[in-house]
Amino acid sequence: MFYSKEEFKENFVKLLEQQEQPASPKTAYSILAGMVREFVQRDWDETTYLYQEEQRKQLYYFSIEFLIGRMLGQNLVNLSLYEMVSEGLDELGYSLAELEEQEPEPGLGNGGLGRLAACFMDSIASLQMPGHGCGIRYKGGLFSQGLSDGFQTEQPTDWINDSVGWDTRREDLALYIPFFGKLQVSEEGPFKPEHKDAKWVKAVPYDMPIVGAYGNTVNTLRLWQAELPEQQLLPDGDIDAYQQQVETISDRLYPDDSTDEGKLLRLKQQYFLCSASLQTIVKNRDFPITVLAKHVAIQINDTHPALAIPELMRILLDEEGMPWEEAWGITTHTISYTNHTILEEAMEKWSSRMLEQLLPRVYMIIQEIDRRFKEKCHQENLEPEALKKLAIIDDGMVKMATLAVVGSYKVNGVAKLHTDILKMREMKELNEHFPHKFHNKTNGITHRRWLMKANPELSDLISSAIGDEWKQDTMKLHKLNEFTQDSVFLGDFKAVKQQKKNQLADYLLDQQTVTIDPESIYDMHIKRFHGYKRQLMNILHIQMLYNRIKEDASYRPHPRTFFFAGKAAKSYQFAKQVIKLINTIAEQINTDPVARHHLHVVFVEDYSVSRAEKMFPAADISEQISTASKEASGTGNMKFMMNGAITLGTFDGATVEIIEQTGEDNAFIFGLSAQQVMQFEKEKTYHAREFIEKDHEISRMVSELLSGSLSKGPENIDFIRRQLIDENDPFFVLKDIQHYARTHNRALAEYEDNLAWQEMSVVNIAQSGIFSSDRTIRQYSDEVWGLEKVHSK
Ligand code: CRA
Repeated sequence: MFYSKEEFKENFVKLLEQQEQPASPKTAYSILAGMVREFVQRDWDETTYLYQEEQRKQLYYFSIEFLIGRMLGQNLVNLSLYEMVSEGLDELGYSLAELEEQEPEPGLGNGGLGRLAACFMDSIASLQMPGHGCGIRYKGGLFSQGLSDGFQTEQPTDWINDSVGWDTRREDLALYIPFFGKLQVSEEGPFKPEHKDAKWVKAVPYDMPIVGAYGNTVNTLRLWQAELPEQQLLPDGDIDAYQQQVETISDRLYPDDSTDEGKLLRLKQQYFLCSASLQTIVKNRDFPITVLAKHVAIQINDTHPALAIPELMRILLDEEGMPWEEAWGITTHTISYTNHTILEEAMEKWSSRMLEQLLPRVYMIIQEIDRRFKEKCHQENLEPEALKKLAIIDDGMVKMATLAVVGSYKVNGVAKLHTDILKMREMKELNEHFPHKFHNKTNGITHRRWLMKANPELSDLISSAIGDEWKQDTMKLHKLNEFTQDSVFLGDFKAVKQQKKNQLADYLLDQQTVTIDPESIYDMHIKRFHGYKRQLMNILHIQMLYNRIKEDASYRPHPRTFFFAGKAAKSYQFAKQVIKLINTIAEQINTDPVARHHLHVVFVEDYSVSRAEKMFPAADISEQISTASKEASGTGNMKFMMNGAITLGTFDGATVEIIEQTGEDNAFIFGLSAQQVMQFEKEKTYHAREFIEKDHEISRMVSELLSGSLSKGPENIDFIRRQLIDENDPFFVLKDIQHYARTHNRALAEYEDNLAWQEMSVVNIAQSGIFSSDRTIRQYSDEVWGLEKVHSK
């Protein structure tokens, strides 16, 4: 333990001396991480003890992804030790920032959903609430991305091997999960199915401390690893082959599910997570099972852990011997569900046949849930179409979202607009059947990582103006509204922004050898690549700007750097072609003797939490340009706002609420509304061709695109062509692009007026407090989970 800088230095040096000299940054990192790990152990033990002692209600957040990011720096921030350690290391000739870079990054998530789970963990612990994460310890997280000739390349990652264990193996808590096999039901006596000839998998938990700020709460993120079970549970035959089969369950995040093999593996992962987590909760409880819902809340993060519903039923029925009604009452008072998307392709459906083979008892229970629910619905005299929508099992498929709604006591969307669309369209029939189940919980982000940790310079500036109460209550950021006319403060803000822009330029020069003009406007579009997120519209607009510069000698706009960052799913050809298109257009523009003084396109490779931490603080403009109605919430939009970037976007997801906070004068909004998009979709009255034919600028740009000259060959854009032309531009790129262009011009003009721009930035920061995940978690706790703050010392 260390409570002063001197003590820290002494301990650090002692440990250092036990190593080979000179110690590498990696070794120094390991030593420091070990010290921090030890520092939190006592609070972790105490928190665990307190929870048992006080018998408080516990939340378990089930999620197939936790995109936690690097831990060292964040733990130091939350422990209020960052500055002390940083100074101490400086004095010893080390740089904390450099040591932080040594930490391998666990990429245990794809994007927003996984990062949300991580922000929630941070908020729950910082609010001193008893809540824990349950996930999977994938050996390989999301692939790391490279570029080769402008194409995305994917390399597997292996964070565990290089990692200083933040997590601890808990062999004592290992469990066993059965797959496959047959059910045997004896004719006599009570109905008690037995699972025969199952293939067993051992589940071993690894516990990670989640260190809360401002207190001594340390919660647990429990990640399960799949292993070969002991001798007596092994099947006959080739053990090596079996071991390999077993270990693939926690081998990789999101295996490619375009093949049946991939699907089966994904389903195994989901059950593995649910069964292991539920078995532990039930086994280690110290209250009667009949009052489970009083002591435990389980939140399922999207439908991936929806098997928790039939699995909890199985445990209550088969292992606890409860009658159906009682078991159902407990289950539907314990589990609640968050929906994160209305995109058809992301709505999970599993084939009944596959489920039945892999999980015979669980499938039997799903059938019974479905049968009983259908019976209820039939009493309501509904139209056949409505009945079909309400079916859990339909056409040989199990609809996981329907199962999740039926088996939960609360269901929420992640932004107001998204929740409204769920209630009015996607889940209309379910909402009518369960009118009080649906509610909204707009997402949030932890300001401790995305402002305090990522942007200490801005944090200090804010505190110098309004004190530092905002760190505990982000609504206090409102006080910054008093500084929007204060030219000294605005000047200071500008200086901080410039500093962050310079830092990013230096970082990218070092990492990717690109030279960025820090005086240019930093315009950022950073998120996963997807049709609806419209990176295509952004790059096509850039091409239009380029054409204008070439054609019009008087058009010489203020220099802008357009940043793109994000990964495309391995099998998503369209998205991969957009990446290639961006990189070829970038090459053309960045080497053009005239255009390069006005436009610069940069693709930041291998976007990750730690890269994101360097990018958000440096942004001037936040691109949130999804086709309205498609982005459930977005959370990057909030990270930009909190760092003073101005949103240029559509009325979609939580951006609608961001604009509600800032007012339309402090953002740049354009494009079709969600209503309009949904109307076009319904009436099929949009014809992309008309835009190509009528608008000269679009027509030129599209013919360049289709000729293949922008992508070094037409074969590199065939999926883009298919979407834009054959599929009639389902994301309304050509419909919105001119309005988008005009809006960019407005932003550019506004940027010329320095003070006005900074004023807008400060309003954005001042109004961003509501998007702290602390607010979101308080709402979940008050309205869904019923947690109480635990008093710590
Ligand atoms: N892709 C939504 O698309 C949302 C996050 C977190 C997403 C985002 O708009 O901010 O969830 N949906 O709520 C999702 O993963 C399975 O659905 C996302 O990250």
